[in-house]
Amino acid sequence: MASATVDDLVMLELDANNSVSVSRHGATVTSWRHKGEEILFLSSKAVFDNVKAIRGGVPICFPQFGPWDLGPQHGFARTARWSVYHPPTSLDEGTITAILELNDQQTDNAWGYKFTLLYSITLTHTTLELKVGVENNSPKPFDFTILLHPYFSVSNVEAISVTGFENSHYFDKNKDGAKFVQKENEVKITSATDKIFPNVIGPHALLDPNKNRVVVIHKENFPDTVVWNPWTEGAKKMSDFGDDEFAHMVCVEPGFVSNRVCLEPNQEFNASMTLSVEMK
Ligand code: TA6
Repeated sequence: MASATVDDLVMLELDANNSVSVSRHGATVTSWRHKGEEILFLSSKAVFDNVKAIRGGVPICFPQFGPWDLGPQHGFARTARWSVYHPPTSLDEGTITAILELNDQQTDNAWGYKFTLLYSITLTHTTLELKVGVENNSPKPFDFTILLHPYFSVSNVEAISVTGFENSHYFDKNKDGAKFVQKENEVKITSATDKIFPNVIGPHALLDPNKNRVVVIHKENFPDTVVWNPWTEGAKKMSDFGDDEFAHMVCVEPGFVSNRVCLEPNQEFNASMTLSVEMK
């Protein structure tokens, strides 16, 4: 059984209190320390065997968000071994960036297309930007869905709210995908939640009053947002997730999932999520 080693990690460090760790397994951002505080959630039962998707941080769902016929749900990007395209580099005293790459040569590519994924991670003292580019290197068009799946650490999921949803609608995966109207700006989590909000431009704000903290989520070219918390019942079904850990996390996931992205040969798709933290 493979196990994680030190060369699996790419570290971006501005100083002891501002850093990002990225596993080459799935190009999964596993930690973002902002002013000494960990912003992301990582399950205490997460498995680092370079096989299973890492439970927490920011997994990448590509070329399929959700179930698909060609492999495990959420696609192969989050369980493939990415290469370092550009090692961590300081652009100036307050900015460090790195780029990871995945292409069809590095995956058991049941999908069958030639592609290049470039994932750039840029850390400053105020923001973390995650930018993903997809290039069609095939002689024929292909289509996909794509989503960044951040797990945010929260004090108590029932105390937090997420804004940026006013006058929208969502499809509830816990109610057979039924469509519901969302009039309120904020979404609160009081039970198992798995909601796909199409065409919400954001930004979203994750308000955690107990931490006096707001995490702002800006999206570029990710028209949709998924909000997920497994709650008790969902937590029990995951071997890599503690039974009570649902109370200390929420996923607010920018994606292009309600429609498929179609790329012609040599065409590119680019999208990004930029996170910032405000202390209240
Ligand atoms: O983003 C929400 C979701 O699609 C949920 O339906 C749930 O399946 C979650 O992703 C986690 O999926 P995973 O395959 O990582 O267990």
